[in-house]
Amino acid sequence: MNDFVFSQSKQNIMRIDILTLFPEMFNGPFSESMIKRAVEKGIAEIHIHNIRDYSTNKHKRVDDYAYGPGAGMVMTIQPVADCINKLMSERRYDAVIYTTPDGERLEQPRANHLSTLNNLIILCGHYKGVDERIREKYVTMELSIGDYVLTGGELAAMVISDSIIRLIPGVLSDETSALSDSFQNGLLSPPVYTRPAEYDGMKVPDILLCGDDKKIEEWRLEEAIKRTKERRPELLDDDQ
Ligand code: 6GU
Repeated sequence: MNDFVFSQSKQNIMRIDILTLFPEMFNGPFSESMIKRAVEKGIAEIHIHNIRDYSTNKHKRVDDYAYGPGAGMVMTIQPVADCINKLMSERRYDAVIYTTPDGERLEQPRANHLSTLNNLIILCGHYKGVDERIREKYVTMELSIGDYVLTGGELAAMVISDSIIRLIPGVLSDETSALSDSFQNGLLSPPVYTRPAEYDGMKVPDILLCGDDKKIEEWRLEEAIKRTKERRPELLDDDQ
């Protein structure tokens, strides 16, 4: 087995086990930036498992033809079940997530909830999907990241992991900044500016230079509402 591990510590931390047919895809995104920092600080542990390593087939096959007419391969039960069973014999999992375009769409409240859990399995869908019996027996949550089709569930697993890990206290340097994200209050974020106060004739709005924090917060809220009205009016509907 050559499961590789992004972790540095063994305390009570967020642990995500990702089951994939394409483990190498995770090298870049999980070795950089915020996730790297979370792993280095010992706040998160990400374990990538190559489903193929668990195949008992002599050719290490992990897929087979779908029953019935038509083209398309389906991920087989055995390697996925063996990998999940092994993990479940080692610790208790709070959720087994399957990434699939026909899952529920990931929204901020779900990411907030997942960030409070400890042990997660994410199974990355591929081909025409995994044998339905895996979904019935093991999967507790099926997630999509939007209404478009990706080649596989890996990018979705990375998006889900990122959205969760950044919310864990101590991951972001400014702890309040995750709370002021777009969507956390149901609004898009207001515009932001930094120095210089004037560049090539373009000025920062005067109010930001006035020194009155309360006024600036009011302005930010107005701008957030204005932007949300313009770009995502459906977010302002009460029945959403
Ligand atoms: Cl989770 N998987 C695939 N293959 N495509 C997607 C998706 C997931 N979410 C949106 N598109």
